[in-house]
Amino acid sequence: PQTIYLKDYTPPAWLVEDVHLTFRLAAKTTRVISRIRFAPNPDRVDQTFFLHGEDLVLISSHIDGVAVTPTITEEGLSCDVPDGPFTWEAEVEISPATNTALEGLYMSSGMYCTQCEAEGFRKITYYPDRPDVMAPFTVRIESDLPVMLSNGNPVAEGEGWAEWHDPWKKPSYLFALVAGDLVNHPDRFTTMSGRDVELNIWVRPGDLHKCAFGMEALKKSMKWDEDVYGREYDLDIFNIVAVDDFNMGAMENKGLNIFNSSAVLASPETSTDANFERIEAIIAHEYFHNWTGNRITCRDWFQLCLKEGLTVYRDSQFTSDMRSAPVKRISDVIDLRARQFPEDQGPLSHPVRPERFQEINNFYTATVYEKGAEVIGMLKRLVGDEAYAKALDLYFERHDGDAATIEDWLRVFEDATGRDLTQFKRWYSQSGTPRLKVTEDWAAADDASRPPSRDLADNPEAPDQVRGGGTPSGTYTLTFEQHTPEGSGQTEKEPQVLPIAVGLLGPNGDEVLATTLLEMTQAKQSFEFTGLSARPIPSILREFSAPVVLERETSADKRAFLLAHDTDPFNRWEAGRQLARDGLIAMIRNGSPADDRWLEGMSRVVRDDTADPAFRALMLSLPAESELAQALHEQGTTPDPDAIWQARETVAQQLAETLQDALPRLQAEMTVEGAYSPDAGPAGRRALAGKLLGLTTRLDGGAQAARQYTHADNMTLQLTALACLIRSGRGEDALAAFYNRWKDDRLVIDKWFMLQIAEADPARAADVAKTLTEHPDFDLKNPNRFRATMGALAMNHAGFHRADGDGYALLADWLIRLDALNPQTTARMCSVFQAWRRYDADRQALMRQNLERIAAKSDLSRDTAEMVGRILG
Ligand code: B3K
Ligand code: ZN
Repeated sequence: PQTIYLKDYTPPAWLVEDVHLTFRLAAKTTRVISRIRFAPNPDRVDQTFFLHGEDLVLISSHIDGVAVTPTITEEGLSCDVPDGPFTWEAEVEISPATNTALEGLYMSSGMYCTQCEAEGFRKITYYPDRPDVMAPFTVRIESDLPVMLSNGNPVAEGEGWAEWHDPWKKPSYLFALVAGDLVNHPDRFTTMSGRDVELNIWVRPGDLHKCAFGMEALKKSMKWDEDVYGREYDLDIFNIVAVDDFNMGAMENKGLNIFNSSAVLASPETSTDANFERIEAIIAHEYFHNWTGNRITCRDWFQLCLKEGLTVYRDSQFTSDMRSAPVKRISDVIDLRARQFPEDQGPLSHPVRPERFQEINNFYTATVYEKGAEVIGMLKRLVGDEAYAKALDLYFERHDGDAATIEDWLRVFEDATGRDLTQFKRWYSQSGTPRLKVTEDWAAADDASRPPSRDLADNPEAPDQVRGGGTPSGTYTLTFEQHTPEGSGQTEKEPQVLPIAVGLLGPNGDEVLATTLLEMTQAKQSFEFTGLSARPIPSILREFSAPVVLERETSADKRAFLLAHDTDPFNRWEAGRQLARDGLIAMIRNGSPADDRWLEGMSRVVRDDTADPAFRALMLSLPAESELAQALHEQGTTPDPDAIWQARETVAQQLAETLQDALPRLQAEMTVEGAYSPDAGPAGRRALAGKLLGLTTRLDGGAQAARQYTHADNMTLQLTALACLIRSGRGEDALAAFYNRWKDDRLVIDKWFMLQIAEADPARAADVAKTLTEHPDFDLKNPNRFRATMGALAMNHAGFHRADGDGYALLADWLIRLDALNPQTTARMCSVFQAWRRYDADRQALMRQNLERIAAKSDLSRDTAEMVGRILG
């Protein structure tokens, strides 16, 4: 397969001035008639006329009305064309009903829908399917279905047809079409300049009661983008459609967002608090793309983080504003460490802006999205809020209508702030997670052995003075060393710009230095703090101000101190997390007992009724098994999945016993009365109550969980109770009852599949998963169901890594089967093998065998071949 390189970019030879498409919809024989006005690109470097096209049957083609016979390959067609502007017309036939890849035009539960990003439009018709070719589209749909939608505004309709026009020029990946027997949940929004916009969420008739929350989230997003970024919506209508079969969460097609049903449909009876929060964030994310992605798009797919990193950053700001900022930050860091760190520290590592790919769909990664968002967070922290706002205004002003690059993005910041971002740009080009080592030094006021700092002024190694003190006082120095391990073919990594937010606490727990930003630019750099009367305890990397691994030798006592006193909620949580992690690791490595300081700290935190319950719930969560495996590996110990599982069980049991007396009262306090609301307040109380129920279940064998299961009037309470029952080995009856109650609701049955595998005893997880693949409701073609089953198996760390290799084999069997139908979902799921080299020789051999078995499959897709190839290295 061919590798595409960023350095090979050339501008398109031909630009598109205008597109007209007619769709005659038929399940296996849809006709697509295109009329495209081409003009030479003044910036072109060659004249080649090439149109992408895959799996198309060309019926006819004309240039300026004259029939032509193009040269057709598997990738597209080329043709002799006039020197100047001309009109291309073509008719092709495609088969949506047999399109199981869910890319291009396909069918889902009887409706027609599309997914074009990144390169799916070429499965619809011949076209220059690259994001730097932008054009206005007019679309005519012909079918006997009642609802026919496309991008832009509706312009005309009649019996059996509808016509849409999108005045905003856009790349083909933002094209969308939907047709089906759909009903809508309507609403309206008045924009900041007073324009009235029609809003709709379109669903299958049975789902109409699940739209209200998504609609509220949409209106909040529209308002927020006006208030915070000054961005107004730009069409008369905004449509969202829910689709059951979808490869990812959702898609930001201009004016016609298409959503995986799981990312938009919600009701208290069928959705958990976590579902509601995720839906709110995804609706916001796709809506925000209207400016960051659609109005300003990407020049080429290497620039993907330009729209994705920024839009993730924007949606995280939105969630922080709508809910709790500290809780959102902690959750984002948990997610970053669980998904992005392993990616960046393993064989799939790549820069935020990759420089090569075979299949671009394999690069919609945690690195591009989540690390991409972290990079923007750092930029904002470095330049400050005001300068950030100024730079963003300039970005929208300068690049509206452009297909832009990371260079354009950084230039805007340079021009708005006068800052040189040459070094900062390494965040986009260097892969890997920087490791940041910190050491401290304290010189008391009368310490004569230390030269006064002014003598160091001319020394380039001299520490930066952070705070000048007047009276004789002690000096505290933090010395940082950064180092990024080699990876993704990059051996020498240069120092990156690290914004390090630091605060200092005095021995009595008072803050003696409020959060201060240190700007590290060198490989090794010291920062001095003067004017201190006693040696402080530092709180480093507050709010997780840079996506690095902080290496700090410190005592459990200091961590316990920060857990008790830090004013930064993130670092307070982090101190607890590190105590828990260190304790677990000591237990795994040397059989040490659980750390009393952690248990005491947790006792205090959980009772602290001044703290947000959602925050307390996060505090009580133990590091994931995979996080511990990674940590052990970094410390030179081969992780043993069973020992990791056992240690977590032991520690959780001890926590339950430590909190035993407080549990009933705390649970009573967290009870939410009245009608269900998915707001952050009640959701946080349910989250803490859920953690407490988990602990109680360890003490009462599931008696309380059984009662909660019976009385639950919302899915959050019901599912929490069910998870506890499964874990305590008492899940059988409840699982049967749950299935009977919800068998007609696909999204709830996904939960049923997922939970019994994810919560299974590790010794049984692979067997449970195997049995479920034989269930009549297991559907290989539905990505949600496949992920609910196979994704859950991979999430059950010790179960997936069962020593006999049955977990690996089961997953590989199904990936081999799925690859023939849906390469994108298959390739994505292959990443669960990415950390294979971390484990013992036997497990490594088993994983390698299974990866090689996948690689050896005949007709393996380009997507999966690239992933397996990179993982095997
Ligand atoms: N832009 C889409 C993702 C498309 C994935 C293509 N494999 C959704 C999003 O990021 O908003
Ligand atoms: Zn996105």
